[in-house]
Amino acid sequence: MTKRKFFIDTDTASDDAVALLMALEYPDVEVLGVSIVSGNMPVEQGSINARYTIELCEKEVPVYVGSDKPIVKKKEHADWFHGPDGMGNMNYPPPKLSEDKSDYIEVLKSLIEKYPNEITLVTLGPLTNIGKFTKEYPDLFLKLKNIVIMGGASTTVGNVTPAAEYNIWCDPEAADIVFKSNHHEITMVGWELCRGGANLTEDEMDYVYSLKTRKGDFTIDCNKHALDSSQNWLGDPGLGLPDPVAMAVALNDDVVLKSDRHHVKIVLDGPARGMTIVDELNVGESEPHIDEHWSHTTKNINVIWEIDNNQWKETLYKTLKN
Ligand SMILES: [Ca+2]
Repeated sequence: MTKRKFFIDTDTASDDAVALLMALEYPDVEVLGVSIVSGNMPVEQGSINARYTIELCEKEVPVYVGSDKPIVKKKEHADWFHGPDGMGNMNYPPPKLSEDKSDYIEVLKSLIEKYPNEITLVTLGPLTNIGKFTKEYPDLFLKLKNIVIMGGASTTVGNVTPAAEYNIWCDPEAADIVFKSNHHEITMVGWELCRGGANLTEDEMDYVYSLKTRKGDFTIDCNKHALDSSQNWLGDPGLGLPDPVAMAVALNDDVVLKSDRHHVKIVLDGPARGMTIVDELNVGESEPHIDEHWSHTTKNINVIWEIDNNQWKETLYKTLKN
């Protein structure tokens, strides 16, 4: 079986870990490498969490440590959401798998040269690493098969400011580089898709435990702190898993119910800094003379409007059964 090739960029906390696990366990997918970015966690802890997850899956995927801070902004971590170690304070043992000290930019360059138009890039954290890569090798970036981004909010429900979702807000300048890259296959999985019915309910978490697998237990255990934050801070019904939802979109086309291409702009200053403005009615095309900021815009992003929550959850369960 020819496997689809994935490269994953992550600020590995608990929901990233589950997303990684899904890609590592998906039958027709090969993960070529994992790069770590500053975001939820400092890169040192993100690397530990990613390597622990890879070991749990009994795989040997290289982990490269990337940018330890955003391009312009100062760093802001999210240990208040995921717990100090990002993994629900489960005291997992240190991984034996060591980091690969190669420069992730040169590694990704070589991989794209080796497999042009074959690699799916999934980003689960701020876009610092990928923004830097795109700036350095803009033509090679276009030779990725597609890019699936967990980030932004197409309906402006911010989770870190009223306007902005955390991953984009952390490094808006990097997101701006990626969104303006002219790659035609960039998909934005907005944070709002991961709420409500996309949450794992108490019954669904019990179902995952009932599988009686290490991976199932790990999925719920390491997200205990995130569950508490999800319910008590966000007021959501269950456990929100944004990165796994984005990974499910990347893994399984049946997860997406409604999507369309639109121009998406990243706000770089003011109170809406980090906001993803989606031109839902494509007024930039139909009314190009009205506002200079929106004239001659292109539909640069594939925006997901609706997912099939059963399909996303089945995509997750499928990877936890062994
Ligand atoms: Ca993440």
